[in-house]
Amino acid sequence: LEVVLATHNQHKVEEFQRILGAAMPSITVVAYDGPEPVEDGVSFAENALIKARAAAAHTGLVALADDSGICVDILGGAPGIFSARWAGGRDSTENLELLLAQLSDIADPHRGAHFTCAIAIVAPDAAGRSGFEQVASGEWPGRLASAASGAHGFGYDPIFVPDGHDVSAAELAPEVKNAESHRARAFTAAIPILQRLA
Ligand code: ITT
Repeated sequence: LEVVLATHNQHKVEEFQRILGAAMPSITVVAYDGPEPVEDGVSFAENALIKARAAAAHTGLVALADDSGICVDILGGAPGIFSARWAGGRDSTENLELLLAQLSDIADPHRGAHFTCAIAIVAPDAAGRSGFEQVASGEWPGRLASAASGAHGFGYDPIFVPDGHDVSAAELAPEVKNAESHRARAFTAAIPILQRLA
């Protein structure tokens, strides 16, 4: 099965390849370099579908898209779908520093957070329209650290301490993150769907 990965985020591409390569060696992943649609959905699932539909229509291939982000309990789930641009731009250091500043007065028991990942799978029909659509989701529970640490991963990993660890996601070996993360959990649900399309 050849699938196109509808993301421009190179970190996601790497994690996808490691997770998918181990679980489904028969899959060939091609990068997407077509137009980026406007992500104006109100949920992770809607935005993932918007990205996957655009890539499926542009390439005629089965398309996968990932919409993900960090949801902080005491902020009512924010940044959520706005994670990539929380401080206004795509600079992940500025984004995580703003989030740390917003939580600066909040003591440890109230710093709960989770990552969410929605993976949309869209297969075009013979006419090039979306013939098949499914969304698989996963969450990774944890809490926000009080300072950034670690150099692996990307985005908010340096300030997220997953449940069951006392170091940040950016301090975990990539194999550990890729076995436990929201993206790994979403793939656990996505792989049987992909296997049916193969
Ligand atoms: P594409 O839309 O091209 O896939 P993007 O980075 O804009 O790339 P999103 O809109 O889904 O993707 O935003 C996801 C943001 O959430 C991402 O930029 C990170 O800031 C954060 N994020 C998602 N998964 C993460 C992870 O595994 N570790 C750390 N931060 C993550």
